[in-house]
Amino acid sequence: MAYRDLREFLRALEQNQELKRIPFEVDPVLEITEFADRAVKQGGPALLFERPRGYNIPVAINTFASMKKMQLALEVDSVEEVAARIVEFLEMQVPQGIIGKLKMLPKVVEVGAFFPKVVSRGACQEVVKTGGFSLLDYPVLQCWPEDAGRFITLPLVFSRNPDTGKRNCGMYRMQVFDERTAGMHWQTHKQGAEHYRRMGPLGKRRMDVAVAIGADPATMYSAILPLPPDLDEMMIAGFLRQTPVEMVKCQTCDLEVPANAEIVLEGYVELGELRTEGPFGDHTGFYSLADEYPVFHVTAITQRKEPIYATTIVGPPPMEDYFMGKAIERIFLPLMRLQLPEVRDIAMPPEGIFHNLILVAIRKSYPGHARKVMHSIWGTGQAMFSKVIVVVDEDVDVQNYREVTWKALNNIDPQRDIEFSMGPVDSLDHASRLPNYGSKMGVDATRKWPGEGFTRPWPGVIGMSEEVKRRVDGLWRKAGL
Ligand SMILES: Cc1cc2nc3c(=O)[nH]c(=O)nc-3n(C[C@H](O)[C@H](O)[C@H](O)COP(=O)(O)O)c2cc1C
Ligand SMILES: [Mn+2]
Repeated sequence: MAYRDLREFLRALEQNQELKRIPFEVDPVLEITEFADRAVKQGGPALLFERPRGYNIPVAINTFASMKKMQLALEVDSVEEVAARIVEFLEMQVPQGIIGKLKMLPKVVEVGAFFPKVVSRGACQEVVKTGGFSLLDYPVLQCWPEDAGRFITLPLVFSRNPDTGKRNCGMYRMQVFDERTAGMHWQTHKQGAEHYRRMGPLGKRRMDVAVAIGADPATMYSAILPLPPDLDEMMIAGFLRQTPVEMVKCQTCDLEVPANAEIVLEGYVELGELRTEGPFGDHTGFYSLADEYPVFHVTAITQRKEPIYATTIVGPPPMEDYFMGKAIERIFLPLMRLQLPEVRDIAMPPEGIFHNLILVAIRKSYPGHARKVMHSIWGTGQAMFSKVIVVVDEDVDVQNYREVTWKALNNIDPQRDIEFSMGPVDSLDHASRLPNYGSKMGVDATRKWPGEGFTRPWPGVIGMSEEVKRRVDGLWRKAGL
């Protein structure tokens, strides 16, 4: 059964000893960060701060901060189950004969059941404040000492493509500027930024934006998924939770938000109105520099009577977002394999902060195959940000970073096997020659073929025979080792 809302998820976490309530005062300025950072690094529970200093709204953090919590969030025993469900759908073919069609019916019904439903009432509008509201009334964290201020870190930002009218939901942090304005940190490659730009040619100046904070976990999680433009995250959330997301119309803008949200900020952005946002202690583990981003104006705040404020922190890895990213890696593998069936597995080690290091194992079939895979990844959605791609043969377990390091370093002739390419890079990359533009490196660490100009024999990996291993098992015990 899908979680109805954030609280139901928090209860599930608590029942699984994955949530700890903190009943005493803790300051949302820096102190909550220190708690959350220590908890995630110890593999500890999610935290519910019941008394954030200065506020009567509890703060939930680290609710996705381990694979176990990701599994609870997505209601699976392993996130691979989500991948398996995707594969099942992708493999669904038009069946033969009437019996086949009948068998297919439940699946078709299931697909239809994912679409979001507009409902007339939602808990997120138990309280509607169209005047006298303030962003400063919420326990928004200052995460790190050199942050420019307080940042809303887990917002679901809704906007509509001005060209197509299609909805988007992305997670873009928001710096609170004052009672009624905040920064809108959608980076240039993201859908919110694209919607914003598209107003120009259409002669529009203003775009409605609504922000939901705290919802059922599948809905929250859908906001970070690297989906193609114009694919509604709320539909994918419906697929993840296997129940449609219920949406309610906003009070002061032309958008819908998840009815079960805890807090909703309604408002708009204006083309050309930018303001300095940041610095912010970011998920790279470094402070991202201050930059110009659009200003979000709040026209109303709606909320539950007693809302819970959901948030996260990012910083030196691993943090909560590493686990959210790891689940993306697992869930998107089958989709990647539609385009690149030769890919056996991929891994993004935490220190690579998602796209700085992608390890890819392929079944190599022809000369230059590894390079083809690199270019394909650089040409795919947000995988375009991949800074270093290491391609290995399929016998290498890319989840085993030590094995990858050992085999890849032995297999390369650096000058021959490294491919440099130029293109878009993540906005958070502080090392690139220009903001948003720089180089990427692919390392072809596969075994080289004669067809690639390598004519010496390629040595095999050392391993003991099974027979000797078994013999020594006995002798080992005999030796008292
Ligand atoms: C905790 C967290 C914070 C994030 N903050 C931002 C952000 O401030 N700006 C941004 O562009 N992307 C941010 N992202 C990544 C986007 O949510 C992600 O790229 C998403 O796929 C964007 O959706 P879109 O393709 O619909 O634009 C964040 C992700 C997480 C998990
Ligand atoms: Mn999107």
